[in-house]
Amino acid sequence: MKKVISLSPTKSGFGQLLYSGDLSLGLKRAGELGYDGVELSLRDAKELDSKALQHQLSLYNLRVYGIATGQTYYNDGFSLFAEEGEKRLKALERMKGHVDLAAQLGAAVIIGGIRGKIESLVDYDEIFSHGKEMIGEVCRYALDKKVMILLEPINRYETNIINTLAEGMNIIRELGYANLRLLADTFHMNLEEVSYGQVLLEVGPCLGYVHFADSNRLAPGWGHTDFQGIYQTLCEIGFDGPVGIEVLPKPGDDEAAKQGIKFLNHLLKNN
Ligand code: LER
Ligand code: MN
Repeated sequence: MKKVISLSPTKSGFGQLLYSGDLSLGLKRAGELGYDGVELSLRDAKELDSKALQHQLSLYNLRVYGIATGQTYYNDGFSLFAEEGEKRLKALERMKGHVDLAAQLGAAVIIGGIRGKIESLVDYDEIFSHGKEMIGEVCRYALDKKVMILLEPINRYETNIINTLAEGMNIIRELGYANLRLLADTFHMNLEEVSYGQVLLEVGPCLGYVHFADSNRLAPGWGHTDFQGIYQTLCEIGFDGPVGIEVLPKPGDDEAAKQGIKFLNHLLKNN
């Protein structure tokens, strides 16, 4: 498994990112602490200086494993499941930019917060099917560029579109794209799943990436999630992908980043 930390080059309304607004510092610390790589949460891929990024990645011996895309919705209000077609297309355009960047970096692209929320419950089914078509468009675009797309179920207090891993897996099976996989976030699982182990066994074949955050969104080990049990199931299903530390910068960025790597090192070494 690869040890990954979630960073954001810009200050973001989305809180669970470390070194938000200072990518150089985040990359430096990630390298010094011994992470294998990073996940970047981006608003718009065009805003990133990819040459400078590649230089820093090689300096600190890091890789980009994932590009998170929720800021397109949280900051700009464009989502793949928006009621207005124009907003869906804007979100799709951003996703294509993320996929282009991911192709250069060898990263996967996450469909999490960019789904947004469906406000009109009367038209829920119709809007849902438009959103599903958007996911298909993203997958088709990414397939040509050999980029993996990750569908991340998110808890009910943040979205009303795909909350559980089973719901995510059903959509993946229905759409049938070879480059579409699941991302399991332990924070959302704590709120939505009946059990960690059982569901991970069920979705194992579809799983491409994992986010580790404790029950309170702090770094693992600072809440009550059973990471030992989760890790054992991940080993059982042969999961060998990225495990991203996606946590609040509390009590501070450095403290959370250090706890994340210390926890992962301990977990991986003692099992
Ligand atoms: C993003 O990875 C995430 O976990 C969500 O909480 C975003 O809303
Ligand atoms: Mn997540």
